[in-house]
Amino acid sequence: MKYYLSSIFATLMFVGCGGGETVTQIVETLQNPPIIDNHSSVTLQKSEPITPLEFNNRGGVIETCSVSPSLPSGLKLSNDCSISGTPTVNQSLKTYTVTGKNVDGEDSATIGIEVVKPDDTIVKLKGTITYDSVPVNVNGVGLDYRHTIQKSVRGAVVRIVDSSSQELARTTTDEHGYYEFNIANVASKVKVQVFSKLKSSNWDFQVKDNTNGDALYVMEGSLASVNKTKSQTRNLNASSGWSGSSYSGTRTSAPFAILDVVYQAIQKVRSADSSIVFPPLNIFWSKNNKPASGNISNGDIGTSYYNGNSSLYILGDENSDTDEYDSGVIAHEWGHYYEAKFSRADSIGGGHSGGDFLDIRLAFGEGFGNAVSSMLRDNPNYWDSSGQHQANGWSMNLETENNRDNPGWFSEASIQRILYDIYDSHDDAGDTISYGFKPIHQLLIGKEKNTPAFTSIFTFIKGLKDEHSSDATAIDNIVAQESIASITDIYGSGRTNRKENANPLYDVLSTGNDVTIVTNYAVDRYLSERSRTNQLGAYNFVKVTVPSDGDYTITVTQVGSSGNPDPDFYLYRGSSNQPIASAENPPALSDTLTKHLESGIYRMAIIVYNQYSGTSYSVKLVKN
Ligand SMILES: [Ca+2]
Ligand SMILES: [Ca+2]
Ligand SMILES: [Ca+2]
Ligand SMILES: [Ca+2]
Ligand SMILES: [Zn+2]
Repeated sequence: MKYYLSSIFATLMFVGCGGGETVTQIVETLQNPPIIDNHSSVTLQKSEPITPLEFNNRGGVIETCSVSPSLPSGLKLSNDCSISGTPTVNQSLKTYTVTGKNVDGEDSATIGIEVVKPDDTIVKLKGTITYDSVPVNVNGVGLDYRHTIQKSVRGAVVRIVDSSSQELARTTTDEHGYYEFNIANVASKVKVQVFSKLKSSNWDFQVKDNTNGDALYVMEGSLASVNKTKSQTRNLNASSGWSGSSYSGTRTSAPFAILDVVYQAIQKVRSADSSIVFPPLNIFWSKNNKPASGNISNGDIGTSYYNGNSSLYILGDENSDTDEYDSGVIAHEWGHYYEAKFSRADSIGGGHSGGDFLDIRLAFGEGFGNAVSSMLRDNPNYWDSSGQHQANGWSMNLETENNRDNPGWFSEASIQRILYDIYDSHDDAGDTISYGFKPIHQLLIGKEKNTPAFTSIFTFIKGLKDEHSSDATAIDNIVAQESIASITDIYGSGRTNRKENANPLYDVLSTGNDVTIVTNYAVDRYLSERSRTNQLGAYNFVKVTVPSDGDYTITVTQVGSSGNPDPDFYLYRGSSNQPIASAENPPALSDTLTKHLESGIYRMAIIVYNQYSGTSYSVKLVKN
């Protein structure tokens, strides 16, 4: 409403003394109509006297006031438009319009009024959600059911439903497993349900049953009446189902044990970036998930693993291998998801163990998986229980491990010890660095994700030294504990890609600069013996420099002509772990690809099948 002035004209009659003279004088006075602001909505308690509700008036004095429709019973309107009284009936939220007037004009404003029953019909339904957490035995081998403790179910979705399963409200548990609802007494009976789901605007992690139509797990309390008490407590504990010699009951706690590791992982990553958004992840766990190959919907998942996209699969096979209480295993697999989604996972997968000479990509991916597992949990212990009664298994400690079989840059065990020492604040041999998670996260999402080489301990340590140059000596000291010489570049200069018949770790290819690689015994040996192509030297790595934009042909050709070999190769660039081009043609002395390439640095991985060790191959880059 616009403020304005109007005038009134008063006529004053002056009666002169002693004469009949009459003077008429016109006097102008300034007045204005009311200008009333809308009032915010109010919720009033039935039978409670109210504090008078006043409208802000920026105009002239209100002289009379009216309201439409009529105010709830018990409330009255004064001449200045203030509302007072004691409401006597319930009233759902309704909008009222008051109109204030004076002789200059009028103005209207609105107020929403709701009248509710007194507070004692609002029920506070609250409680704490817990789950049975089964620890590992103190020697790290097997689960210790006798020391099962209840831990908080943190960050999980909780809801209440009525007797017909209609949802009345939902929330999430806090860091203590506590939830609270304030609900009107609309349903006489309700039950509390807890979903195997962590959800916020920044994440969505769910545990589902791949052997039951991918259903979410739900724990629920009994359907019980909501008394007209002010407060009602309903605590729920997810039972392990362990009877003392077997799982005789429902294994309700398993999905919540898994989610609690994820909760810790979320907190750790948020400590580095509080606004990070996590891509959704489904975690498939079932008591039917077995270490067998077959149909996943039957539970034949093989092992606990990350599928490279948006799913984890976790073992649950009693008396064989369960992983729900092996928190290091859960965190390791979650770490693969984290690496793939936020950094770059070049690992080619396959079987592996601590003393192996591994492909540098696999060694880094698995060493990282074990290291980040301990970082996320702030626990250098990792264990994997298995066997009859889950009483067997193995464990390792990233700090005290003294089994240093074949240490080196090709060893996942060496890499996990290096990465954890960089993170942890417990100084031990060679370790004086205590970075915590943030610098590691920043390196992973930056230099490591975008490195032109394959991700390995070389790219990680070179990036770390670049970002913390004053700590270069301290970083070298940690690396040296694993018999690795100072790392000064992302390609591992000065190292050879095998134990014998040495190639450099990377050859350097460009137009006019051909490369000769020599097949490695490891390919034949592991292909024939264990179907493993992930051993050090099975793949040969090449740094490729493309001098200018154009169409190029890359060929890999046997030098000589023996056997029925099958060279294949893959070309990569930038921050993707997927090749931009590949040559996978059937067995022949040669394989080739042609592609338009922009100038720049590429990386290539070459593998030769069906060929005994020590055979040479020529690699050429030709501009067409
Ligand atoms: Ca296990
Ligand atoms: Ca440390
Ligand atoms: Ca340490
Ligand atoms: Ca081929
Ligand atoms: Zn792994």
